[in-house]
Amino acid sequence: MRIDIITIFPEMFDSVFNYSIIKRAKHKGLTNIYIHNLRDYSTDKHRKVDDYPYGGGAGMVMMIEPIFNCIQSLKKKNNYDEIIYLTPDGELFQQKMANYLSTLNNIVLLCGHYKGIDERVREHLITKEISIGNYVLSGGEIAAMVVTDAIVRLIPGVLGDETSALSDSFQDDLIAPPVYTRPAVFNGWAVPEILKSGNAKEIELWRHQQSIKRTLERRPELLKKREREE
Ligand code: 6GU
Repeated sequence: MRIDIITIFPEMFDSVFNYSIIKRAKHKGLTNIYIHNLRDYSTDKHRKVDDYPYGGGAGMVMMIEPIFNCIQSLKKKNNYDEIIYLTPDGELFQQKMANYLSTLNNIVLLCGHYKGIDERVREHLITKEISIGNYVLSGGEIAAMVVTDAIVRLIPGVLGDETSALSDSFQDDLIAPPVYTRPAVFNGWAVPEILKSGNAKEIELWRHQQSIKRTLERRPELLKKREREE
């Protein structure tokens, strides 16, 4: 999978994408992530990418021209399945959407700033708009990192254990059960006996019960969602 990210802060991605799962995915050749500096596509001598809003008002607006130039140059080389704009008024990003995006070959993530981007970008160049939650971030970069991480870890072969992405919290709208490792007793706090029993069937049952119990206690709306979908 190829992910192209368009941003005015390319350095922000350096550290995050060079650790852990994303690093491993890149090394294995399972994903290629390219960061593009939007200013490189400005035709202005000061590399300007924003301007005053028509009609007046506070804040600057990201101009269409550099974004158009950047997307055009990418489209010349690759066929994109989705060109995504990260914005707080987009569709809420949830596991289902991560699953969908992880099946695609090429996507673009456009990070917005200032008051927003020229509406004509959204009308004519963007195929999907995503928000990562009901709060406002100062830019789309952190959201693009969140989306990238959630997608990349689902690409087959990225996680060591092929089944581990399937047992994630939210993958079936249930919260994952608790996990433990050695020592069996620490500070007088013991690991549940059942997990040391070696009885695979009983352990599976216990884990499922724990998932339901936790979901009921912590995120009851997820169970209601499950009922509606069944
Ligand atoms: Cl995608 N961008 C910004 N700027 N703020 C957000 C967001 C995105 N999702 C939630 N808040």
